[in-house]
Parts: sequence; structure tokens; C-alpha cells
Amino acid sequence: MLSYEEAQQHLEAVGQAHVLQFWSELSDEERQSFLQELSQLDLKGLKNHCEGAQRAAECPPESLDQHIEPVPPGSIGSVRKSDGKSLEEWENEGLLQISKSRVGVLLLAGGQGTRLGVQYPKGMYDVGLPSRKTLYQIQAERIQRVQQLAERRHGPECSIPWYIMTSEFTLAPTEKFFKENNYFGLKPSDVLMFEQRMIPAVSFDGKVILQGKGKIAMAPDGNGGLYQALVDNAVLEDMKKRGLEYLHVYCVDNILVKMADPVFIGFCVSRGADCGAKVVEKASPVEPVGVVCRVQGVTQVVEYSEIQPETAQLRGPGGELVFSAGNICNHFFTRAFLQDVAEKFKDQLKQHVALKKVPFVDSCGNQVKPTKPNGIKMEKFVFDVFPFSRNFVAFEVVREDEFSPLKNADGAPTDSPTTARNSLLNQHCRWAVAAGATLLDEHGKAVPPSSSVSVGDAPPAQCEISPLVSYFGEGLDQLLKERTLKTPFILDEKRASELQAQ
Ligand code: UD2
Repeated sequence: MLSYEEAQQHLEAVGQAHVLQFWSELSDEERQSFLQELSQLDLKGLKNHCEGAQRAAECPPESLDQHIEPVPPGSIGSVRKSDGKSLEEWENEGLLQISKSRVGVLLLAGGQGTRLGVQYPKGMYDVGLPSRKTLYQIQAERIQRVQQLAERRHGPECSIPWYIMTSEFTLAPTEKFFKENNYFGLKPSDVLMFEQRMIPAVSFDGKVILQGKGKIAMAPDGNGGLYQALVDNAVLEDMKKRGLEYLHVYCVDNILVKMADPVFIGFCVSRGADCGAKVVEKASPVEPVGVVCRVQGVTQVVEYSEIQPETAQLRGPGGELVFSAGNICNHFFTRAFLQDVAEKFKDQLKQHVALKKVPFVDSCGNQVKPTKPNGIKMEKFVFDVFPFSRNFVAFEVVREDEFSPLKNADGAPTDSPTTARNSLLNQHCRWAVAAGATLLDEHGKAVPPSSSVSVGDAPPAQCEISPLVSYFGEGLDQLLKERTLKTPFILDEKRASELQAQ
């Protein structure tokens, strides 16, 4: 650990002496923890970081809009446009890879969830399903089920390790939550949490922002911090040791996420891809999802915060959005590609600039909550490795089946706890009806089979199916065919075995 004198010397040398301006007011304990924080900071890189942030905020990089082109629709794989046979083949290939324990999943869970406004990790959020399951529990159960499907189809016992990238904000509560819940039935040795790096927020005049008198305002380095974190935490070595060849990387808040989706894995593997992304057709020009597109012939994602509104609104002759391939933060990577990124490309990743309101202490020691942006946060994005891929593929999936993210607090028209809950319950009503069940709503009225509604709308009935019973609607006909079911109806494992016995 650095001594006070060493810290002072380093900070002075990089023009950041103000960081220690309240030293004399700190208690012994606060001094210790501050020195610890400073020791973990890359003090040598601090000068570049602060100058780079200041420069980037003063003259933002040129927008890519003039250079972007849509990805030709023919080069995007698609669930909707593929025949049943191809889908089956991909699924089978995916399940085969899973059964050989070659597939892992990696959750990006280091974000702060500011828009949702909760103080705990988003994965712990309960959107108010009849079962009161949290996002983490739903995900854990999907892993178990897809493992089981692979074993049933192809034989030997297999496992899908679950890597969870956290940050200083989310690691401790996530670990505690998993322990308290017995890892939701997964083997603890298959759940591997690690931390991404944090970097300081910088003021417009290039100074590190003090969040407290003995605390720097730090933020995670963006979900593209993944690649550095893989190296810092020897994750690729762990993958190699376990014989994993493929990784499905996804973000925490999509209630419909298909963990280790066999169809997607099978599609990517059979195309020989080293890198892939799921997309959905954008719902509107302003939907907050990046677009998969080409820039000077190279496929990449342009994030929603960086595309000009005029470009996002461009429409083709049939009225369709020109840039419609919406990124849903579901990525496929081979281990070999990740190894390449770790060795050759991770330091070349673009830095994105976000101007944020960062609470700080002013020079008189007053705590200030700014009302307009005062700080620069630099972030890396997980998809910025796509241009390094030798064979990138995009795969379009059906929104109603696969994408309903939780971003905002209730009251917002989209991406809220209510829309996420509704999307899941709608999906489960569709599954039950397709399996031949008649659902009775709370008034005892049969739900018409065609009553499908769009993502996020209120479901026709409260029907929830545990992922431990069905991963993607499979296996329900033998349980539900010709049954009339009163709702609210929860199909969990116990109910499933009762139905089977009847
Ligand atoms: C992400 C995608 C966007 C679209 C959208 C769909 C990126 C950069 N953008 O936007 O194109 O696909 O999701 O929902 O991927 N995270 C970390 N560490 C960090 C920051 C974020 O792990 O430092 C995680 C976060 O916990 C979440 C995921 O990355 O699971 C996405 O982060 P977000 O919710 O801030 O991204 P968003 O919605 O702006």
C-alpha cells in the first residue's frame, strides 16, 4: 500500500494534487481506506486518462453516420425466415455442444442500474411475477433446464458454467444473494463471479472528481471492461481447463433471455463463426438499442447514444427502418476469439464518452448533487470487438419470444417491471394455449387462443411456467393438452408431477 507521501508525490506529478486536499480532516480509518483506494488506482495511467477524457468531452469523435450502411438482410440469419428443419438442426447442434460441456454463459452484471433506481444489483429485482422469482433465479433455472435437455438428447452429464462479471458495486451483494439462495440449485463450483475494473470520473477541466473527502468518484469501465477483466481474473484459463469452447455473453435485465440458447449456439457453430450477435427488428427509431451495421465494409454496432436521430429515422421504400437490426446484448464468442482479443486487441478498444451528473465535494468541502452534467465517464462497449472478428454473424430472433429488458422504473411506458412481467406472462399464456390448454381468466372466462398481445401489454391471464419445467415451451403438451386451467396458474415442478400422475 502507498504511504501518504508516496501518494502525494504521484498525484502531484500527474497534476491531481487536489485529491488529498481534505487529508487533514480525515480520521485514521478514513485515511487508511483512502490510501488503499489510491494504491489500487493506476496512478501512472491517470494523467492520460484525465487528459483523454477532457479532450474527448471537448471535441467528441466524429459521428460515424456518414459511413454507415445497413447489413444486407440476406447476411443475417433469422428465426422467422428459417424453415423448421434448419432450426431443428441448429438446436440439435447447440444441444450437442452443451452436452459435451463445451458451452458456458457469461453474465454482464457490473452496471449500476441507475435508470431503474434501485440500490442493489438488478439481477436481484423481483418484477412481481406470481412466483416472485427474481431475474437471477429465472436465469439460474434456465441454465439447469437447458443442461437437462442436452443430457436427455445426447447423453452424458454436462455442465454449463456461469461466469458473472460484477463490479465494486455489485460483487458483495450478488455473492451474498446467491449463497443465501443456495445458488438456486446450481453447483457453487459452476458459478464464478469476478470483478471488472473501476475508473475515476473526471471533471470538464480534467480533474479527478472527489465523491467524498476521502473517496474518489469511481465507475465501472463499461461492459467492454469484460476483456480486461477476463485477463485480470484468469477466466480464459478457467474456460480452457473446463474444456469450454463457446461462450454466450448476455446482459442482466432481459427477462426473456435464453441462456446458452441451443439454436443460437448451433447457428453460430455451424456457420463457423468466431463472434455473433442476436438482433431484433427495432421497434421504433428511438428504441435504446444499438444497431448492427457496416462501417466501411466492417460489421460493428453503433450505439443508440451515438447515432444521429436523422439516421435512426431513415426509412426504406416499404416504410421499414433502414437501420433496423437492433442489438440486444446477446453475444456468441469462441474461446479462441476471446484469447485473440485478450492478447492483441483489448487495448485498442474504443473509449466512449458519457457526460453524467456526478455527486461531488466542492473545494469548501460541501457535498453537492449537481443538476446538470459535471463529469466525464469513459466506457468501453462489449460489442466493440466485432470488427476484430474473422467471421461475424448476426442472428435475428423474435422480440416477443426473446427480448423484454428491464431498464426503467415503473411509470415509464417501456422497459419497466410491468412490461417485463407482462412479456413473460404473455409468453407463458401462448405456450399453454399452444400446448392445448384452455386458460380461464379471473372471471372464469376462457381466454381465446388468438388473444396474443404485443410485448409488454397486460396478459390475458396470469399463467407462469417455471423454467425448470420448460425452457422454451417444450414438453408442455403432455402436461397441459386438453386441460382447463384456472388462473392464476403456476406450473412448477411439483404441479408438473401432479399433472403427470393424473
Ligand atoms: C445495452 C447495449 C445496447 C442494447 C441494450 C439492450 C451495450 C454497450 N449497449 O445498452 O446496444 O443492446 O443493452 O438492452 O452493450 N454492464 C457491466 N459493466 C458496466 C456497464 C454495464 O457489466 O460497466 C452491464 C450491465 O449490468 C448490463 C449490460 O452491461 O447487464 C448492459 O448495460 P446497460 O443496461 O447499461 O446497457 P444499455 O441498456 O445502455
